[in-house]
Amino acid sequence: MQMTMRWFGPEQDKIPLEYIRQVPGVEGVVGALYDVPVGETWPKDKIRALVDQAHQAGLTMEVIESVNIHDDIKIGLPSRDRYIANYQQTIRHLAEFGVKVICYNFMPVFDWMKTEMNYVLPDGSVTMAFEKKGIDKSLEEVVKEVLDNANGFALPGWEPERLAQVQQLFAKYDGVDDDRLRENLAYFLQAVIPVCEEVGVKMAIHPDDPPYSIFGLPRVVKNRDDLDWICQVVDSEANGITLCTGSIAEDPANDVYQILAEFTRRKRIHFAHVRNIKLIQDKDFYESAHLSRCGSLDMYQVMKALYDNGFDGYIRSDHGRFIWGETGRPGYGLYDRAVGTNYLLGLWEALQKR
Ligand code: DNO
Repeated sequence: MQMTMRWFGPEQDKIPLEYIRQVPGVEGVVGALYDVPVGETWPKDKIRALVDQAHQAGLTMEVIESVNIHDDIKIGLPSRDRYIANYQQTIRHLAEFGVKVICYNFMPVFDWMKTEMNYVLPDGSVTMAFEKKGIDKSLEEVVKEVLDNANGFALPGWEPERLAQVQQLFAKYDGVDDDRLRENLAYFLQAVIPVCEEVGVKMAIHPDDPPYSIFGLPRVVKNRDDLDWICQVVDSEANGITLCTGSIAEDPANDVYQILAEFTRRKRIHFAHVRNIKLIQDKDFYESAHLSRCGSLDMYQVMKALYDNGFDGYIRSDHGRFIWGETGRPGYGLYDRAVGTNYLLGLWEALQKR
């Protein structure tokens, strides 16, 4: 198991690598390039510069989150072949610089969805929340709510230029139902997994967040059966999962611990995003502190499911609250993630020494 923290690069992240290095137990950072348009090949010189910075700070960079997937691939347009060829090339380039795992998602239009970017908890800490009433608005209003409250930071998967045309983007997905989206995911995986096998990289799909349809969009990474289908459609260890406990738990019908245990045992969880959420009512929730008693997940059971089934991938704490006066990129402050990281490492040590 290698503990990591996500880092958005020198321009996009106000947290210096030195600070991350000082979080006990963190060995690596999870990075990405943010100045290459989605769909284009990541140039080697930029990858080299990124990875070198991590190494100079005494940290590894073996996980990339994310190489995002162009909408044309998800929609299944003829232009997808060009974007897939670029993706294959990006995989080769990343492998040259020691990258082992690529996290990605297959969510149409936008990445994760939260309706409250500044949800204040009773202790005064600030977090993100999802309330169903928050999406009973126009698409433009929902997008604006997220973009206006990102504290000036760019959010991957929420590119304002792309979402300025959100209605047109939705129209492009017309006729893409779950089956079509699934076919398009299979087409993509059949093309990229052989390249991954050749160069020693593993793909790790992130679950849909939330793991059910919103705005009528198709969703294919929601639950145990979806993950099983993905693992089987291209049956290779290189075709794996980023198991995000928060996303999976947002649907109370999902048994997070079972899912963690099964897919760890099947050697398909290459990257774990471990966070806690507090379900408020129905499927509304806020992102809580990592500690079990603060949320709806039992984090001991989460770590135990990984440990007992031989997890040896990369792991990171996930969205933290803003505490101690910190502000910044929603979900990605330093303090609460560092606290969460050491809690997870504490659980891990206890599991080892049981
Ligand atoms: C949320 C993240 C996701 C994740 C992407 C992967 O903060 O876990 O945005 O990076 O879905 O492509």
